[in-house]
Formats: sequence, C-alpha cells, structure tokens
Amino acid sequence: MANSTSTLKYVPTTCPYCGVGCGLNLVVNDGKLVGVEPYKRSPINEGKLCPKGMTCWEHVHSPDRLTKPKIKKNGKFVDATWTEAIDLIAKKFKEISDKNGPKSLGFQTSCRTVNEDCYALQKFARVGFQTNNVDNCARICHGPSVAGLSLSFGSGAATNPFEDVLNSDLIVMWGSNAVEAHPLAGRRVMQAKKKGIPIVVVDPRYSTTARLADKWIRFNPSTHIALANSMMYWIIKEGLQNTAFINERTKGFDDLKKTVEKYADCEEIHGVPLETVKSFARQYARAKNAVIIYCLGITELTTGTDNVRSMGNLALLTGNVGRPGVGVNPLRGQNNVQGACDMGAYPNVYSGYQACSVADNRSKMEKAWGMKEGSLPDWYGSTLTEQVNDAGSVIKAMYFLGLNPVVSYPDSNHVKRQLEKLDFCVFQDIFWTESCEYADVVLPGTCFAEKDGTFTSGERRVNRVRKAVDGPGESKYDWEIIGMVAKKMGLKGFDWKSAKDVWDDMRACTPNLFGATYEKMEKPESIHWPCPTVEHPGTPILHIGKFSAADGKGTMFGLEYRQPAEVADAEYPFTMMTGRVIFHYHTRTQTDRAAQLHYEVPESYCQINTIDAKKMGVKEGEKIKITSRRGETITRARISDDVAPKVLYMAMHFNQGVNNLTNTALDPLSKMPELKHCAVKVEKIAEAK
Ligand SMILES: Nc1nc2c(c(=O)[nH]1)N[C@H]1C(S)=C(S)[C@@H](COP(=O)(O)OP(=O)(O)OC[C@H]3O[C@@H](n4cnc5c(=O)[nH]c(N)nc54)[C@H](O)[C@@H]3O)O[C@H]1N2
Ligand SMILES: Nc1nc2c(c(=O)[nH]1)N[C@H]1C(S)=C(S)[C@@H](COP(=O)(O)OP(=O)(O)OC[C@H]3O[C@@H](n4cnc5c(=O)[nH]c(N)nc54)[C@H](O)[C@@H]3O)O[C@H]1N2
Ligand code: SF4
Ligand SMILES: [Mo]
Repeated sequence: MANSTSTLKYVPTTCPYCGVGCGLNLVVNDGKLVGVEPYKRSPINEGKLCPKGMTCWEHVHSPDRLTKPKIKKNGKFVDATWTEAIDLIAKKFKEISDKNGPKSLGFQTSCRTVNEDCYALQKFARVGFQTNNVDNCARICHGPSVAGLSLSFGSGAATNPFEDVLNSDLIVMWGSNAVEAHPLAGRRVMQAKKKGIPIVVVDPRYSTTARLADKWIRFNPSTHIALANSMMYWIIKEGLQNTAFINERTKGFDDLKKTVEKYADCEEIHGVPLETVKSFARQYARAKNAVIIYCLGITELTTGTDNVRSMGNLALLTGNVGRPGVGVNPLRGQNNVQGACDMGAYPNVYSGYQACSVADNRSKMEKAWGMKEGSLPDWYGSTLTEQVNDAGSVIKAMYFLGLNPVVSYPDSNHVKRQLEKLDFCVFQDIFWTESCEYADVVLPGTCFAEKDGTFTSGERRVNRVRKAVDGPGESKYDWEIIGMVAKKMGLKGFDWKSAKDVWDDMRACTPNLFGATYEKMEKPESIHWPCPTVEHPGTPILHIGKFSAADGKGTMFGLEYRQPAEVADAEYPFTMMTGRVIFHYHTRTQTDRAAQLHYEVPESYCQINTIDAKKMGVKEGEKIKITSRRGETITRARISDDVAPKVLYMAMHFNQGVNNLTNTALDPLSKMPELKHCAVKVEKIAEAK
C-alpha cells in the first residue's frame, strides 16, 4: 500500500502490443512503473487484459535499455554525444543523397511506435531527400490487406469494429488465431459463442482458436483461393448469391462466375471434402449476417493480395458488407500498423492515403511543408522488402526506426548479408537488438510509457498514449530525434515542441483525420477515422450505402489459384508454416524481459505430426535440425496432431529461428514475402551420451 510520502498515480494509456488497442492504466510510484491496473471505461477491453498487456510495464525499467547514442568506430560501438551522432547522420545522409540521388536512401518505420513518430520519419524522408522510399512493417504483415481491400471495396481498412461480431449470425475466422494473437478481440468471439452465434475456423492447423469453433475446416496450407472459389461455385450453382446487392452495389460478377466454374470440386488442391465445402458455402450464404475475420494465414503468402480479394469476393457475392454484423475484417497486427500506414509511411501515399502520383496532392503537400513547387516525387517508392534486397546496389543508406529485421524479415542470412553492404545505416530502438550489430549509429528512443502520442488500432480507432515516466538516461522522443537530424540539415517545419504539435502538423494536411483532435480523444471510446471535421463524430462502420471506390461500387474478381513459390519436394519434403504464441510478441525485445512470459515459453519449438515423429524416431522435446534451401535452425520437437502429416509449425519469435528458413519470394501486387510457407527437411539430432 502507498504510504503518505509516496506519489502513486494512474496514467490511462494504450497497450503497446497488438492491434486490438486495449486501454489500461500504468501505475506509477515515485516516478517508476510498478504495475498495470484495468481501465474499465475502455469499450474495447472493458478492463480485461491478456498476459502481454498485464506485463507490458516490466521491460520499461530494464537495465538493458539503450541510454546513449552509439557510433561504430573501427568496428566497435562506442558511446557518443547526441551532437556527434546527429551531425554524423545528417552529414552522411546528405552526402549519399547528393552523390546517388533520392532513390539511394531507404527509410523504414515501426508499427510499434506512435503515429507522431511515423509521420515525422516520412516527412523527413520526403522533405529532406525528395524520396518516396519510405515504408513500414505493414508490408510484411497486412500489406496485402491494404492492396486487396482497396481493390475490392475502395478502402484498405477493416470494415466493422471488433464488438460488432456480437451482431452477427455467423462468424468465419479464416487464417486468424485470434485467441492467441488478438486475445481481447478473441474475447468478443467467445462472447458471441455464448450468445449462440456459430463460429467456423478455417485453418490448416488445429489452433487455439480452432478449439473454440463449432466447425473447424482443415485445408492444405496456402490453398485459400481454390477453397473460396469452390465455395463460390456452389453458392452460384445453388442460386444463393445476393442478386439485388450484386446488381446495385457491385461489378465483376460475370468475371467471377466464369472463373469459379473450374473449381466445382478441387479437393486435390485444398484437401477439403466436397460435402464440407458445400455445407460451409450454404451456411455462409444463408446466414442473415455473416462476418469474415481474417489475418496472416491469408496475407503472408505470395498470393496474399488475391487471398484478401477472395475474402472480398465472398462478402460481395452474398451482400455481407456495409451494415452491422457483417464485413471483412483483417485483424491488424501491431499496435500501430493501421496508424503507420495512415501516417503516409508508405511509398505511394501521404497521410490519409493521398496518392503521391496525383499532382494536386503533391502541390498541396509542398505548400503545407514549405517546399519548392514541383520538388516532391511522383514515383512509387521502394518497399520495405525491396529496400533490403537492393541494399548495396541501388540503396546505399538506411534508417530503421523500431524494427528488428535480422529476426523478423524472411531469410535472416540474406538480411545480414544485405545490411553489411550498406554505406551507412541507423537503428533507432529502445533496446540493443540483433540488428543493431549492422548499424553505424544506434540511437536510444523512448518507449510507449515514456511519451505522449497516439496508436491507431485495427478498427481505425485512434487511441491516446500518455507519458507516465521519463525515459532512461539520455533517451529522447523518437519524433524529437528525427526533428534534430532534420534541423541539423537546415530543414524547416520540424520545430515541434510536443507530440500534439506533430499530430496537428499531420491533421492540417490530412482530410480524413482533420477532425480527430487530441481533445476528442479524451473520451474513453476515442474516435474512429474517417473524421473530416471537428464536429464529425467519426466513422465506426465503412461502406454503408456506398463503397469508398471512386464509382461507389464494390468489385468482384475472377482469381485463379496459384501454388506457393516453394512447395515440398523429395529433397525438402515438409511444409513449414509460421506464426505466434500468446506469451511472446515478435522478436521478444520486450516480452522476454517480463519474467512470467519468459517462463512460459523460454525457447523455440516446432510442432510436428505424430506419424512423422514416429517414423523419424523423434521423441517429445528432443532436438531436431530443420533445413531449407536458405539456412537451418535447431529447435525442440513438440509432437501433436494439431498439424497435418508433412506440415510443421514454428513461432517467429526467436533469433536464429524460423526466419533462417523462410523465403523472400514476393507477392507481385503487395510485395509481401512468403513468410508463412516454405519447404524444409527435418533431421533428428543424436543426443550426446
Ligand atoms: N501473442 C502475440 N500476439 C500478436 C503478435 C505477436 O507477436 N504475439 N503479433 C501481432 C501481429 S503484428 C500480427 S500481424 C498478428 C497476427 O495474428 P495471426 O495472423 O492470427 O497469427 P499467426 O499465428 O501469425 O497466424 C495465424 C494462423 O495462420 C495459420 N494459417 C492459416 N492459413 C494458413 C495457410 O494457408 N498457410 C499457412 N502457412 N498458415 C496458415 C496458422 O496456422 C496460424 O494459426 O498478431 C498480433 N498479435
Ligand atoms: N516467419 C515469419 N516472420 C514474420 C512474421 C510471421 O508470421 N512469420 N510476422 C511478420 C509481422 S506480421 C510483423 S508485424 C513483423 C514484426 O517485425 P518487427 O517490427 O521487426 O518486430 P518487433 O519485435 O515488434 O520489433 C520492433 C522493434 O521496435 C522496438 N520498439 C518498440 N517500441 C519502440 C518505440 O517506441 N520506439 C523505438 N524506437 N523502438 C521501439 C522493439 O524493441 C523492437 O526491437 O514480423 C514479421 N515476421
Ligand atoms: S489483446 Fe492485444 S492490446 Fe489487448 S492486452 Fe493483449 S496484447 Fe494488449
Ligand atoms: Mo504484423
């Protein structure tokens, strides 16, 4: 209990982990975090939190935090002053861009940090170097959702809020393990189940989410398009499509109808018995209101954009968009992946998705940012994955804000080789990561508990992040650091004094966020964009009456099934799938510093089917070596029938782990790498006597 001299305070803020955006109170005693308390007024989580939310304060005061800038000198990192570090970065970036032009630089921003930081970095790239080579890690997450849903519905965002599943008559969870990855969105699904709303989970793996389903449909990994096409064939064949909706609100039906004719029965591709396909198709089409919730099982494949459009096709064909209880909802991954995209940390749009290719948008931004007429580029910038692939050739210098590519990007050995080729590289993080080794300068930012700002959750809700404690040592706000480099280069418009200044800078040039003021975010429910005017109440549900596309129509597409880039063969006979566990968040810089979370999952493991383990003589918990064409990893076997024979599953959280194996092949439309599918072989490691 607090004594009379201590200063206990509660600071309401937003969880720094997943895109659900739960509200919580940080508990501060004498300037230090001591815990987390429920924030019951948040309509998102109503005071509940998952294990990561409960422990999100533990890493903040870790002794491992970065506290000073570091510069690499003669191959060794030494502490530096801010002046030295900022001068060096300004000089190097200027030199490299003067010599090689705007396409020689790459800027990558985190989806972990606040909107204000994301806006600052893309503004710096565009104003400082006239480059559109700026991207964020949505590229390897929900990039295909942005691309696919824009094509289908005219907007790349989720159509309905999380709690709206309670208004549904059927919930389809497709390639989403929400119970582990979005637990407080998963809670809404559990509430719906209690109400008697049926739940169908479509996943090649018997996931924790599949365990709560009324029906689990196992299909072969990465055959979504074939399965969706089969379903649509039977919906049309049995006349269950919504003809009035199709005629009034959509285009592309004939193209779709023609394409799906080839997919009447393709069990040999997707592995689902015909009768199951038919009954699922009928159930979806006949439900009064059916919602599809999907996630990375859909997106992280070289067919990602088409998989997303297949979900759009299903909803448009049956009229399941544009009212409560329906829709197509990607569960956005990171706490601020929606926001990083909204802020224009994207190679073809400014904040609020204003296209860089449109001359009027460019001249508007040039005025807003005080730039010379005609100076902003119209070209599509290099994406996150392309920047890494082009490192050393086209790309000479890179700036990484809050990313750990050595662990999280596909083919770690390739990533390391590429980073080594750069002339100059900056990492700005809160911890020393595996990637920092490849930097020339490492800068200490501040974490969510140490700064003001906003995170935009997966339902387009802009939530406030509030400073509870000071950052360690000489760490600074991330936007402040970027402003320092910009000012060193003599740039105007970076003289922000607070996070609110940055937000207002952004609002002034962003129509769909103009009305989302900090004042309006004081309410526990905050505000959903689009919110064009200060009087506007915000927009929880999209596409009511009219789609966001220019012609107001939703578009159906005839899409053919394509194989993944690399499929199992005689040499590499297993299919590796990848994903998450509830206790860790990505590269574990934060969650592994929470005692309980580390205790639950201290090291990596691989799920392997009982039959395969038996054939190989591998026992539970034994070490195995897994090899792909690109690298190898050593892990422990976890034997179960959750995965099908010849299919493996590993979580992506560990260094030297599954991303040693993964494939860099890209989805042509969204440039998403095939993070969730590659071919591998497995060997038992003989235990030393
Ligand atoms: N605990 C925790 N929660 C997180 C995160 C975290 O790191 N830890 N990260 C957040 C982020 S950024 C994101 S994007 C979300 C991700 O959230 P999810 O996408 O729900 O999580 P994943 O476990 O990556 O993958 C979901 C499922 O995809 C399946 N899958 C379905 N279809 C296919 C297929 O055809 N092929 C393959 N290979 N797999 C398929 C896998 O079996 C897995 O169960 O989670 C967010 N929440
Ligand atoms: N094989 C495989 N690979 C995957 C995936 C998969 O499913 N399978 N999922 C992919 C997905 S969906 C994603 S989103 C990516 C995630 O990949 P990353 O974004 O690279 O992973 P994180 O661990 O979240 O790394 C973010 C870094 O930001 C730092 N950080 C956190 N908060 C702040 C802050 O406020 N300021 C600063 N400066 N730094 C901060 C953390 O310490 C950490 O080092 O991984 C992808 N990789
Ligand atoms: S569900 Fe997501 S936002 Fe909510 S507490 Fe857990 S990690 Fe945080
Ligand atoms: Mo993600």
